[in-house]
Amino acid sequence: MANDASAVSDAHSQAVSTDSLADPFTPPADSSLWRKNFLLGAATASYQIEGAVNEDCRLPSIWDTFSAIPGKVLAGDTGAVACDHYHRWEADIDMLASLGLEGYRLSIAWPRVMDTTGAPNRKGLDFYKRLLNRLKEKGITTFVTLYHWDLPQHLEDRGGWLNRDTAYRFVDYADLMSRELAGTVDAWATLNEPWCSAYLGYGNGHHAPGLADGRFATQAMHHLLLAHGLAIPVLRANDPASQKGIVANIGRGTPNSDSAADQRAAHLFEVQHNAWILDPLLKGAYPQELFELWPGTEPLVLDGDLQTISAPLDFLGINYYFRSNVASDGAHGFREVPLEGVERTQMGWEVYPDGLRDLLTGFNRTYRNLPPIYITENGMASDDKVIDGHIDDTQRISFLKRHLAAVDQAIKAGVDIRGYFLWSLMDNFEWAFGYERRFGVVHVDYSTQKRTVKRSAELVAKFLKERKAQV
Ligand code: GCO
Repeated sequence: MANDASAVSDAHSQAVSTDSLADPFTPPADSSLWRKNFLLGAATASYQIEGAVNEDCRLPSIWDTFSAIPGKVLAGDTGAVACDHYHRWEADIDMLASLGLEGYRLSIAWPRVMDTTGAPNRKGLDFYKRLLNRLKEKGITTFVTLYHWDLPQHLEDRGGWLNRDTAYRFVDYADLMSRELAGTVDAWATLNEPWCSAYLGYGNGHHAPGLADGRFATQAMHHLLLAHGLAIPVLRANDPASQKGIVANIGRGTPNSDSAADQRAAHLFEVQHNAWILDPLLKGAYPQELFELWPGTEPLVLDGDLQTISAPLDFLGINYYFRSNVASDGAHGFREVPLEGVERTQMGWEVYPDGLRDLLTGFNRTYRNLPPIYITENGMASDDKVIDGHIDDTQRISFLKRHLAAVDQAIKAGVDIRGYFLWSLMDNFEWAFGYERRFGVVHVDYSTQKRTVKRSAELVAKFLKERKAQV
């Protein structure tokens, strides 16, 4: 990868004008990002953008229930209207295409496409068929996530991810979707960020369904991963031409000092953030250190489960946002020690592009069978304001440039990375933080639903145009 990347960039360096090199986003001439087959796209998720929660027989999801509970979501926001994408999807796709973005990562709302008996809901299915067909007409590569956290509430009422049966219901859902949508999906991801579903949803209660017990977290994780592993062969059988994978959010832990105890703490941070998911997927075993960190939380695992979970993947989606600086903590193994004087985003997350590079090169060493990687989310929130019709999101522009440089460094160090999706195409419902945190490269005015392209999106579009024009 690194070799052919440099061949392309050499040829390219003569073609790049000095003007483009001077802008605050465009990657340098020797960047692998100039390769035309490096997919550059944007991502969204169903509950965060669609709205229309009561339309066309959609069932309630755990996020409808959770966001209706006072105090769970900032300012009492819910996804009831969100970006109204369910009605504005055509214009939104036109916008995506007009920016020259080559890939679109979206998710399907499970409660929209099946009733409580598991029978298909045609109206919901038709929405995704129209959407995907239009994306294909526009020549956009489609990455579809089956589960981006909006579990049907009726399944939660029967135990949700604590109930092994939910994994089998997920397979029914994956089966239906891949039969109905085969041919319009380039890549299927079973789950988005199982760490968040399991840990935030069942371990500390910050996300839906809001349960808080360490044993719940590990059991929910096991059933999530089982659902993934059981679905992969079904997706392969129904839609052989597409790629199949999963999306994990990964965390970088760095030690607060050189002491052995703090280094161990940083290691344990990454065990619970990364190895908890990647080891069963890629090594067929949970990391034993996880249960030293969280004693007594071993999940119930049946014979053959780990073999199912470690079915080969065509790609691994990686979502990366920030690092955590940690020190040793006798009781829990590690505790976070926020650093002073570092650059942070509106979420309070530290801007730390090296973490992305270091994690990717580390995984490449740890997992011999590491599949090709797509960065399926990376981006930041800022308090963007429209001034005279424009949004100059300078911090985001610099953030994206630096993270794309980190991706380039990882590629040059030998990691097979094939694409990058900005989080997010447009401002949307940021889970427990509601609408206050704006992650989009397109601004959304929630009172009018007007979309305004931010400066960051203009610069990405400019780069893509130049890349396309190169010989
Ligand atoms: C997530 C999701 C996105 C978020 C994004 C910013 O991982 O949390 O995939 O839905 O909006 O990560 O927090």
